[in-house]
Amino acid sequence: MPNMRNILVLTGAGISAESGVATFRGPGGLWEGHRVEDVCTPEALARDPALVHRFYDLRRTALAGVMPNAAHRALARLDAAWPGGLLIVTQNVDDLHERAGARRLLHMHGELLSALCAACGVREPWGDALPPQSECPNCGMLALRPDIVFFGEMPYQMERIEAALAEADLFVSIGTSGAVYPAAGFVRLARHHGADTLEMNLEPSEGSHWFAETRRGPAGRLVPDWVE
Ligand code: BJW
Repeated sequence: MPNMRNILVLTGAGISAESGVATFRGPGGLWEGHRVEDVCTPEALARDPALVHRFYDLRRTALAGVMPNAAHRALARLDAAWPGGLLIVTQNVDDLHERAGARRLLHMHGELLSALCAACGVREPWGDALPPQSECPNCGMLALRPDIVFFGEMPYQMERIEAALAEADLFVSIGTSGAVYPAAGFVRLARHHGADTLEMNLEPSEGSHWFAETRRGPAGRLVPDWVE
């Protein structure tokens, strides 16, 4: 990677697929036959909180049975070794990047292992002490919900991400369909600021044509090949 200083890596559900975590769209996608766009909303949480909590409880439990794969490990090695700027922005709510050892990481769509108080906005580790029926440890309200960015809500750390996109020499997208904004627009923003762009995905995404280079295949093979 000659002359590259600052790298921004965006990851999506495809990077965790080989660990056994289901993706959202396509065959075998999540939500028991529901389209994620129909149920992953604040309105769905208000209408049927039991369904939404059950879904996230199951996902949280399933997380204990999965492990980081070769792609997560390769990005963690890059993180440890890369002397320039690096930011891994994941849309995933699993903790497989951090379990693989990634440090320069942020979760733009929230985290399964975190709770958000809808009343005061505090974020707390989910833990056994924080089922949905518990009071918020900060404000005492019964308003804890999964710390997940639903459709119509603002993803986390957008200012920091946009600053990193403006500084990036290379933007790399791994395992995302490019169906969900604002993440789907990052490639255009990075290009606008002069970054080189690389997509690694099993199949063409909705934004493939925006990338200078595209590599097709499983992340567990492509990402280690790219990092080494
Ligand atoms: C492999 C592989 C292997 C498989 N190796 N690859 C009209 C136009 C534009 C925007 C909008 C619009 N109407 C509404 C909007 C906004 C909306 C949106 O984008 N809607 C679209 C449906 C159009 N977005 C929002 O509401 C967002 N907020 C927002 O916009 O706020 C306003 C704002 C304004 C200005 C600036 C900033 C913000 C919030 C979006 C929240 C998304 N939340 C979810 C749920 C998270 C929790 C959970 O896990 O339950 O996030 S939805 C779901 O989709 C999840 C994912 O992070 C996200 C993206 O999915 P991802 O990761 O791409 O997965 P898949 O399944 O789609 O794709 C997997 C890919 O991997 C595939 O391509 C496979 O081929 C590939 N693959 N195996 C490599 N082994």
